[in-house]
Amino acid sequence: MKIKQSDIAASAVHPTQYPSELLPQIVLFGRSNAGKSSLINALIERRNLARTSSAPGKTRLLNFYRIEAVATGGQPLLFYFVDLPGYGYAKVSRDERQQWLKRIEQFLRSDTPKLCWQLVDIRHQPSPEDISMYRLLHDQGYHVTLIANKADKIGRNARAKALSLISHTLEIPLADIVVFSAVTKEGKELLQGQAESYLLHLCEAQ
Ligand SMILES: Nc1nc2c(ncn2[C@@H]2O[C@H](COP(=O)(O)OP(=O)(O)OP(=O)(O)O)[C@@H](O)[C@H]2O)c(=O)[nH]1
Ligand SMILES: [Mg+2]
Repeated sequence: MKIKQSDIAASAVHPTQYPSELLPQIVLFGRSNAGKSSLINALIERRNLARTSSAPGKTRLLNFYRIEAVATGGQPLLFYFVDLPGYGYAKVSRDERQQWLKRIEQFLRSDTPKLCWQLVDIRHQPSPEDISMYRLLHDQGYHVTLIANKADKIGRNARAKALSLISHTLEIPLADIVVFSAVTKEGKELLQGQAESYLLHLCEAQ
């Protein structure tokens, strides 16, 4: 897939603020600082369309990026990347946490097809929050792709062990985990391919 155009379409809190144009969505889930915004930028080849920061908690709103792309076979593809605020950010009150969950559940109820990409840092065992997020999505019938991010930060030898820990903790097959790095761009083509197949499949189903 080749990206032709990418723009911010909406920064929303409430469903009334979601973009009015209904398009399929590729949605990024993950802890604060896992690299959700960086992954979007890497895939659309824009340095900082999705705002990133080394301080966790950068993305506080639901950001919709409208993407115009072309499939390898030439078909036009139109969709949103949705950058969600991260969870697991320590400096957040109980009330804010509840609000966050309410917003995410509200968002998941919105009536547009969604492909879910959940990011974890390859160097760490998935947290209880990662596990609940994964289960919530899974139980709601979404196909979730687990992305082990920041692969540039780990040596070849440690990688196999780290992936096996992630696979074991989340109870998902090792082969289903996509290894990614926004720095080396490892995994980029695989994710673009997955996005493309998902979007083309939706077109065929219509
Ligand atoms: N080395 C390395 N650093 C990364 C990678 N991806 C993201 N980062 C860095 O990790 C930090 C957090 O990245 P963001 O993309 O802002 O993370 P986020 O998940 O959007 O965070 P929130 O908006 O707080 O939820 C930034 O300093 C990025 O430069 C990666 O693949 N490799
Ligand atoms: Mg972010």
